Amino acid sequence: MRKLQALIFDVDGTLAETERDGHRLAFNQAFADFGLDWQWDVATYGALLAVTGGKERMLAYWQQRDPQAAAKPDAPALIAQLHRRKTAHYVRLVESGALMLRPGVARLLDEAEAHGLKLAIATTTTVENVVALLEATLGQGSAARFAAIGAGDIVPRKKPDPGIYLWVLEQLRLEAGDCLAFEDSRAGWSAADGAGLATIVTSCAYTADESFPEARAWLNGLGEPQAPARGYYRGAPWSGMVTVPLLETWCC
Ligand code: XBP
Ligand code: MG
Repeated sequence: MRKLQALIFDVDGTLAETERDGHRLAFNQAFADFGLDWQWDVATYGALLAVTGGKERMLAYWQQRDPQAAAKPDAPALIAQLHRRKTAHYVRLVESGALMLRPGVARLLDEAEAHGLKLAIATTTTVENVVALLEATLGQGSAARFAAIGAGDIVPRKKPDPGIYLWVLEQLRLEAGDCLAFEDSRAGWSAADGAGLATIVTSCAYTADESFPEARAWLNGLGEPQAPARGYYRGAPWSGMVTVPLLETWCC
């Protein structure tokens, strides 16, 4: 029988609610710095999340607003500059302590290590953002707790492409059947599923209205002793706290 060996986590929306009051604000600050009249309100940003990756998201928005300007040869260079500025704003925001991990995340990470499981990250966001978030929430040096951090442009195509998960599995030298993925979005679920991983979807603020009946489990969070999570395991209603012994039975 197969044994669970690693947990692979998405970051944005899964480890922390980073989008509305993190990435969105950082994009808007970068737009203002560059004198652009682009400002993404909460609803606009929610729609734009369908495009994964900050550079790709800005380009898609620009193409909607002004297709001719967005097609000019210097457009990718401006997007890259904007994105560097956005990343600097985001990292500063995270370092100020503005974002917290979702309930149950720190507990499950500790428990997984205590059970000898490997931890890994598979995310669309930029690696600086991941390290800043881990260090701000779990303490200095905490990025080293993760055996593999797959992030941003390390693969040519972003989620829903499975490439980032396949890259992480290769780094871990594990097969998909030895691992579980944690995601919060349709693009993320598709990426993990495409790599052959069973996936626990913990819906976030922006995906609370979406349904994931195909996921191994689809929950509203990981749960804590005083605040159990609710949702479905293999389509059947479930409530409780996500623990490593439970995941061992959910994995294989
Ligand atoms: C996260 C994203 C990212 C962030 C922005 O998706 O889509 O684009 O919003 O990050 P997932 P960058 O949670 O599925 O990984 O600006 O650094 O690209
Ligand atoms: Mg996500």
